[in-house]
Amino acid sequence: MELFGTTRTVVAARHALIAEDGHVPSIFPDWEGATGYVMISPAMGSSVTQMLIRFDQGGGTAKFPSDAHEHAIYLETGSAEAVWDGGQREMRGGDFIYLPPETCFVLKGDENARITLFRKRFERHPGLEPPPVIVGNSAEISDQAFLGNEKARLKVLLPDDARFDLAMNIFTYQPGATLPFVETHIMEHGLLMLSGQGVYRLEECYYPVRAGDVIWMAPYCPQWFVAMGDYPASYLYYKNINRLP
Ligand code: UGY
Ligand code: MN
Repeated sequence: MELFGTTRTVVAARHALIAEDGHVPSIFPDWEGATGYVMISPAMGSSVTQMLIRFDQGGGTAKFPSDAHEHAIYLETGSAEAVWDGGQREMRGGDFIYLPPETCFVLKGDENARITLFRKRFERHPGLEPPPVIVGNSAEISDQAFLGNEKARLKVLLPDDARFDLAMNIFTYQPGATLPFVETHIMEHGLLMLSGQGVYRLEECYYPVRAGDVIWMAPYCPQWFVAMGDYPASYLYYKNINRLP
């Protein structure tokens, strides 16, 4: 049992670890039977918002308005439905959808559905149109050894296409596998631990992490991970790509 008045959650200037014990729902107009937990947002200094959405049976969000924000969503468990301008998808675990800017959409789900949503302002690049809607399932995406390490494998969910200004990837590590070096880069990350456990280095701090934890890494936050325990560890993460600074 955890001691009262304690939490693993840490919110620092350039990184954050959000543990499940501290989750507080937000209330949004006209959401019925759907609850949003805003884990990462511009209010903490990030450019991306990362939200967990849970549902009562049959509940749903209001319409996300058609504006300059793009969205990438991932369904961990349960079933859900996404309906957008011109399309619809009955979602099962592992499904992901990219929704470009100026796209109105609604999400519905059952009580086991856990949707992670990344939301940010789309960055236009001269001469490039915004990308189209993309739907898929992570089980259908092949993985690749990361920098030659067979025990640290990466799935890149969205197409390799310069029209996208973001990536949504899944990294899976066998116990003992690590990120090969301490990364320091201009790209920002929003991250959800999907399974397993390990230790995440964020700047000068080393945090034990497990499934359900959310991490924000600001641009240039030095970062490293080692998977530990009896099972593989995997995480879903966002990064901004394909645009000149
Ligand atoms: O894509 C990445 O930057 C990735 N290797 N970072 C991370 O897993 N923290
Ligand atoms: Mn990185």
